[in-house]
Amino acid sequence: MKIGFVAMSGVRAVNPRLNELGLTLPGFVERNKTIASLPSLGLLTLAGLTPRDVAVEYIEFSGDVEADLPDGDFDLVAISSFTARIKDAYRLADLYRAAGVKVVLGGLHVSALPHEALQYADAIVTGEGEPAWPRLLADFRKGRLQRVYDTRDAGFSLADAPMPRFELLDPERYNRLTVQTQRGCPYRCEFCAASVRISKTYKIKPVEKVIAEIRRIKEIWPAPFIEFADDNSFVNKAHSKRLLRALQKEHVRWFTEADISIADDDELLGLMKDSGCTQVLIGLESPTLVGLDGIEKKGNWKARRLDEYMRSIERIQAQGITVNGCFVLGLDGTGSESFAEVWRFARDSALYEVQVTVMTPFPGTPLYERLSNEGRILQKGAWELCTLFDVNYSPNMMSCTELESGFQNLVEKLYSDDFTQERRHHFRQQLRASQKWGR
Ligand code: B12
Repeated sequence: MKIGFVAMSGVRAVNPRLNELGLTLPGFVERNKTIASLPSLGLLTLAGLTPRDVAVEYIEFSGDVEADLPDGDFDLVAISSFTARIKDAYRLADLYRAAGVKVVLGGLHVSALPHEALQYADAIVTGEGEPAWPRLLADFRKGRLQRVYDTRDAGFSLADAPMPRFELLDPERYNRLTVQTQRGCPYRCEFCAASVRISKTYKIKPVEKVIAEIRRIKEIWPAPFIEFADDNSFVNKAHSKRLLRALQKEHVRWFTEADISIADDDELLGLMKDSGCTQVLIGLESPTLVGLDGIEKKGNWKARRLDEYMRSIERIQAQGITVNGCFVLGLDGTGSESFAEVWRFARDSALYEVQVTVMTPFPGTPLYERLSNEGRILQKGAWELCTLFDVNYSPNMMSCTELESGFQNLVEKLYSDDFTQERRHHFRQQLRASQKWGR
């Protein structure tokens, strides 16, 4: 028996002007190069749960679905795709099924729209993959594959997480690899389409398991760069400190996504630096109250943090850890003034890296639900527009064209060589000053 694990990769914006910019602007090109090669940790994890008598192959598919169907003599193919490439995933599934190969689909989009996905698969998994996979394989072997494996109430614990099969990857292809240290998030941002949508609770992977994964990676890549595939690392500060102390001994450099509250804890920041953290990505979302108000649904947490944004960034960057500040353009309540506001904030805060995206109603999110009820989704089912750069809804304080052109101008300004150098110079100046004053 042979299973093909197929990850859909290679998304580009649909808007041609943005694609052109993406290929030319220095700041953009740099970030795109670093992340372009990340593999699908979800599929490597499922491969880790597959009995060793089953032959497995991991394939990243960025090509044209009609032109080159990956061939591997598979009995079963497991396809993973985010929303932006889901239609290609469906086409691929059709082709495999036409060739007599059984197809399983799973992941965030499939969990959001199971009825849609079922039309293209022999079986689907909704929710986290781990609790379903062994049962699904056993059913397949018996010729009794079920249509739906729903794990959303399975109460899966990351203490039972398998070792992902990193050895399936071609060592030449990757410059960084992902490890998941926690899953979910305690906050509920309206637009969030990450694993908070499939994992009801915030869960932590035991420190020993994380370290074991890093050691396994080091057997293949002696000096790896690690990206934590977490929604929000360090929510549990006590656990995080234990993890970071253990990480110190591993001598790796790493990157993660966290929230701004890490700036409140000097000990945590010190441990992050000493354990090899080079950059932390933080969803700042908007530099204004009108933009942030109501984004986080439990306690308006993000809006309440706004006043401390500048100081918090300074405190993190004073450790020599760069901040990649992410902003969403087109948030409700924000109009054409928001482009200049983001630009000004990026300039004044000395953010080393800035990421801007367009508000994106991913299926399965409260944002999608709300915009759909308000009749504001422009093209229903146009999932290929869920790239984070294409606009597929009517903003409430500007026109669609204003959002598109304002976004393009902002991208040009933010990622220009001059502005990138200016921000980095500002960062280095601040770092020298903080080192001098022992902050
Ligand atoms: C690492 C990462 C990447 C990497 C690697 C992607 C990959 N192939 O896995 C890179 C940098 C390449 C990437 C690219 C993009 N990403 Co990204 N990425 C992430 C990140 C940070 C972590 C994902 C991860 O590894 N999770 C850990 C694994 C274990 O979880 P998982 O993949 O969900 O898999 C589990 C289940 O879903 C399920 N499962 C998944 N697939 C399958 C398949 C089968 C058959 C089964 C049974 C089960 C199953 O089982 C797994 C174990 O439980 C998340 C944000 C986050 N913090 O979660 C965003 C995120 C997943 N990305 C996102 C987006 C939008 C993109 C891009 C479109 C951005 C862009 N414009 O380029 C592209 C699209 C890539 C593509 N080709 O489709 C969105 C997805 C939203 C959505 N619903 O579509 C997220 C949630 C971030 C966000 N902005 O909200 N991304």
